[in-house]
Amino acid sequence: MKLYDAAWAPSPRRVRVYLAEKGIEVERAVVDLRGGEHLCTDFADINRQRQLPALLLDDGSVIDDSLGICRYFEALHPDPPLFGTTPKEIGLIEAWLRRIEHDCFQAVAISLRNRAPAFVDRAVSGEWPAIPQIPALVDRGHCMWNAFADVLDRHLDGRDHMVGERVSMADIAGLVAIDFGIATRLPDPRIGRESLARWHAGIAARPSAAA
Ligand SMILES: N[C@@H](CCC(=O)N[C@@H](CS)C(=O)NCC(=O)O)C(=O)O
Repeated sequence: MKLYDAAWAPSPRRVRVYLAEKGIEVERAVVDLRGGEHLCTDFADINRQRQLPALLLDDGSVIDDSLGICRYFEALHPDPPLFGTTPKEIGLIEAWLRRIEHDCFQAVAISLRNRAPAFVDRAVSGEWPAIPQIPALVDRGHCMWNAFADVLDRHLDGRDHMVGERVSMADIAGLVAIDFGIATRLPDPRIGRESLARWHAGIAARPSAAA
């Protein structure tokens, strides 16, 4: 088994933080995303989508999605549980994971990929025909980012975790998406949002966050 990983990028970080929380060690190969190593011919043999992370299994199968990879390890190593145990927890964590992906992570991706010169004609991540940037979408990304931050701040009022009383994959995905937005210079959502700021400080202080 080998985990194809990459520095700085959010989707690989999601898997690293998850593995650190679980205490799971996996052999890794680090791909140079900034240098475009994933765009070379060889990497297409691992992941035709040319995205990171990807987990190569011993039978040659490849799981080419960060949450798919975490689900795989969760099935192998259920403790400590990060995707919930009760039906209610499982449902709520899944709902937050989807919301974080669509309303927060995509907000950052939309605003970054439609303005940064590195993504000219690659405005959507993955293997596509040339997709030109649409500068007007940058404002849409900003609008979604701010609106999601308000929703999250209200949800975290009186809560230390997204769901239930312990850390879950929703907290990990939320932390990674928020940090991604801050790193790409979207407005810091912690400013003026006390509950979000308190939650972020708590999750970011866990040793796993440095993975
Ligand atoms: N759904 C995928 C998305 C993976 C993804 O978008 N990876 C980005 C890094 S965060 C990537 O490899 N981008 C390469 C590119 O756009 O050229 C997952 O969560 O694993």
